[in-house]
Amino acid sequence: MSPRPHFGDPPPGPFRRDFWRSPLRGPWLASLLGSALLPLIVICALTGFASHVAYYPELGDNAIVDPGGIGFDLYFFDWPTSPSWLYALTQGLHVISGVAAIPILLAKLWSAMPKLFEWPPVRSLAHMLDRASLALLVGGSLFVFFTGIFNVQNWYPWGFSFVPAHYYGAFVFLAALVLHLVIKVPVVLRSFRERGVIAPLRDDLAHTEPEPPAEDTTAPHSPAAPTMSRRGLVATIGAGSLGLAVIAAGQSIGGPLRRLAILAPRGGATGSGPNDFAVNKTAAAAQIRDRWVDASWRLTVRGPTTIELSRADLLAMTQSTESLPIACVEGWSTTQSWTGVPLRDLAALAGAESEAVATAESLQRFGSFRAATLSAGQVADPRSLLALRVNGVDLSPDHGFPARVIVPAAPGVHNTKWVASIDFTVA
Ligand SMILES: Nc1nc2c(c(=O)[nH]1)N[C@H]1C(S)=C(S)[C@@H](COP(=O)(O)O)O[C@H]1N2
Ligand SMILES: [Mo]
Repeated sequence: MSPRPHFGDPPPGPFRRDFWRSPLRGPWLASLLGSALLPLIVICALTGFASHVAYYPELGDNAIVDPGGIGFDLYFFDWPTSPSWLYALTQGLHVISGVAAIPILLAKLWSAMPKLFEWPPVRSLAHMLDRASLALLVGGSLFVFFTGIFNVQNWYPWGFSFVPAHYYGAFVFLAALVLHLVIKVPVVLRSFRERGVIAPLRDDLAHTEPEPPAEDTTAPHSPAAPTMSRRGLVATIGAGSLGLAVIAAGQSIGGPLRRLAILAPRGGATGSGPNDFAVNKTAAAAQIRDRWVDASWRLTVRGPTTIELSRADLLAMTQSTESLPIACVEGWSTTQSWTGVPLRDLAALAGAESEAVATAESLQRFGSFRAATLSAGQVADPRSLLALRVNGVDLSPDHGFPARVIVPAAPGVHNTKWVASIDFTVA
């Protein structure tokens, strides 16, 4: 079968329609993969924006872009402190749905590959806009999904800051996606009407026929013989997606399932005895010196009055014990029993009003996450602690000895370890 020449002669190779020979490619496959991808993207996007809200980027040290930068923050509500596992849930879903989407996304890109090589490259203004939006869709999707995966791997092979790049990248991707949906929903509906939603999955290899080639579809003009049925392909992609979802869920759910989290470098517990739970950054990695955390350590609490408290002073105050999770942006979480002084008691001690926000600063001198700001609602919640002990023993150095912040439903990154000072101010 020789290709019918159209719109001038394309150069040899992928620009020719007969280069793309998979008999499985076509509108039905693209429709099915797109339909499988969409709910995962919706979950991932909603939980991603929820995470943005949870970061309280309008508060002091939590800013994700420089004040005066290209700030574009979406706020619908103040992040609550209840239920305490809220961020563990939303961020677990974010990472699980994002990871599970990747095999489907790659298959979708494979199914659309001939579109990258359309000839002539630009046919009309509408065609040019269509292709430009596709470039943003493909580039945007690869960007957000792979920066996300790299972040979970703690691998930053780039020169930009992850959070703003991932956040703004999501806008580009989602805007291009909305446009794509507007254009493609009719195609999907037509394809499902003509071929059925799952009917093509019933065909075994011997009955696997290519979709009819139309001018501007990805169905092959000169199909090769199938080497795999559609259900074989869909089952392979589905198994890849499900397998990754289970692995990601392993670190989100924790317990014995954490052992499954082979792709999560911080999923494995480090520590011993009651301190045996996930460590984000060890005291050694944060370059915390032993002499900073010995008996000479003092907590500085600033408000209308400034006070200094030793660990013994803090332990002499009324202690609260709360079972609260640490829920990291990377998707893992771990719930432990923390004991310490409610932050609002410290605020009261410094004479701060009940509406005060708090900035906790670490002894840590280098690297990220040295300080975080907590909202008035978080400070006021009686379960928000400056924790001194965990699971009945002193905090280990890796978990923030002499003292760390722990706030219900907050992203893990705001639970500052090795606290040096807390400032209470009225926002
Ligand atoms: N000073 C300081 N505090 C910190 C961090 C840090 O790097 N430095 N990491 C934060 C992050 S990202 C998380 S998820 C939690 C992890 O606490 P853990 O190591 O006790 O599990 O601590 C937070 N507190
Ligand atoms: Mo984290």
